[in-house]
Amino acid sequence: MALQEAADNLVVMRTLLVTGGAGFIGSNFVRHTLAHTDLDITVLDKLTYAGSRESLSGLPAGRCKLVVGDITDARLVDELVMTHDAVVHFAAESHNDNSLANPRPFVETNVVGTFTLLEAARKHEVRFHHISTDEVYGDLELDDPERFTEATPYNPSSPYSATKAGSDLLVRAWVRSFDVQATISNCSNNYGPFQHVEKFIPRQITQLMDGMRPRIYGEGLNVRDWIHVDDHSSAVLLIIEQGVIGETYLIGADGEKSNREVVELLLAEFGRESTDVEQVTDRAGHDMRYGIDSSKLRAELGWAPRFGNFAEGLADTVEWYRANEEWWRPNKAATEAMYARQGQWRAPRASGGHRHDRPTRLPSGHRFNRQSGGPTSPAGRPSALSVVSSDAAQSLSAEKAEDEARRSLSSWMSADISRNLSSCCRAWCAQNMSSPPPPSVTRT
Ligand code: NAD
Ligand code: TDX
Repeated sequence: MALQEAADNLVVMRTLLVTGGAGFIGSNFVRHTLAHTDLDITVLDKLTYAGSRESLSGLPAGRCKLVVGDITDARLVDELVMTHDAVVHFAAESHNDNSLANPRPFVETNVVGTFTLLEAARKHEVRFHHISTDEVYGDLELDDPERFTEATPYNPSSPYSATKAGSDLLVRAWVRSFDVQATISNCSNNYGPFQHVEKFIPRQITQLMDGMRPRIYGEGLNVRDWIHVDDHSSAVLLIIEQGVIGETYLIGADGEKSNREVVELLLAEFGRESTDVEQVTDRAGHDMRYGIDSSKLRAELGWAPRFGNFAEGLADTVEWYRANEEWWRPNKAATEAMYARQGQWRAPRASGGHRHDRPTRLPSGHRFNRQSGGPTSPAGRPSALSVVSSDAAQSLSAEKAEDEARRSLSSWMSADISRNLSSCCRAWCAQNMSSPPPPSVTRT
């Protein structure tokens, strides 16, 4: 690539607009960039359930500011894009399970939001980098010798990955039709600090911290290609600085592991038996395996991951969640309640779970709510109870499910959150119920 082109990029860039910078990868990218460059950053983030100011705490106010707003707000986006040298676009609805329960926000943010940003980048001729995922390529068989490359045809499976694929195609079209100065990166599964407890690794770490079992979808044979979030950040920064306009780069660190293997590493970290897992309902349309071939990025831009050892990176991540309970605790009970509402329950062990299973036994007074896909309490509110499997021999007893929900809520309550109690209550209620909180949520 033209070295002059790379140098020109470096010369003109002083300020970055980072969308979704209060989320998991965005906030790690902001920290990484402030530490490794002299760029100033504006974060544009809607602060959905997945974003938080706390993820940006401790950063120099003179170099990093947060604008709370929506990437589909064309006027706001236009003003912000106009006054920055480059846009790094992380903002997205990012969780597959949520996209199965309610795809609409995925279409709005991932497709319409990206369109809105592209139009502003086009109008003001601002450099644009689009963050995407390996999920746009669909999935691989476990024994397939091939991995995804930049030439792999798109074949998304879930509403989430379909909207990410759609946003990638918009970027490609805006490059070709309107000469927008854009690059795209498609990365594999990230792990590290500040990841929401809805996602696989933080969910299992926090289950274990609460003395409960990790929850594996089906048999846990699905493979993900793990990369430390800081390695994702270094790759994105390099692409912004040196990437060739119009090109796509795959980012991956050769970290393929089955979910079962990841959980076994975590169980060992907590001194628990390797079999101490809970198999729960499998995800509908669950992709079997992702695997990234990142040779183009390595050969053309000279990138290499720094976190070569997954077990060590995972142990560091466990340490981070142990040391930062106040960051994740307020979301834990609501997340587990959300999974219960979405119809997640313990799967029959022999089959590894089946998405068409329906609960047949609920605690007295609770019934299955077809609309929410989960149980409701006698008062009609969404219940924190896990639903009960049709396989009586393997099902959770009502008492156990209730006990688990109570333990989750009570450890959430007993954490050091008294200062934030009312806002936690409001957040929990906003996400979980249409009516006021039950008396048990009020601290006495
Ligand atoms: P996340 O859910 O943790 O963060 C998303 C952020 O976007 C949140 O701060 C949220 O408030 C914000 N946001 C959502 N809708 C918005 C809107 N309409 N306007 C403004 N802000 C909005 O997600 P993440 O895991 O950090 O993923 C970031 C990006 O990386 C996404 O584009 C995702 O597709 C991509 N990606 C993620 C992974 C992964 O393993 N997590 C892997 C590859 C690619
Ligand atoms: O409790 C769980 N148990 C479980 O077995 C959860 C939450 C997940 N899983 C499985 C499903 C997947 O096989 O673990 C694997 C990883 O699940 P997620 O953390 O939900 O990630 P995934 O669906 O692979 O998507 C992630 O990587 C690609 C991100 O959420 C996406 O934003 C990114 O694009």
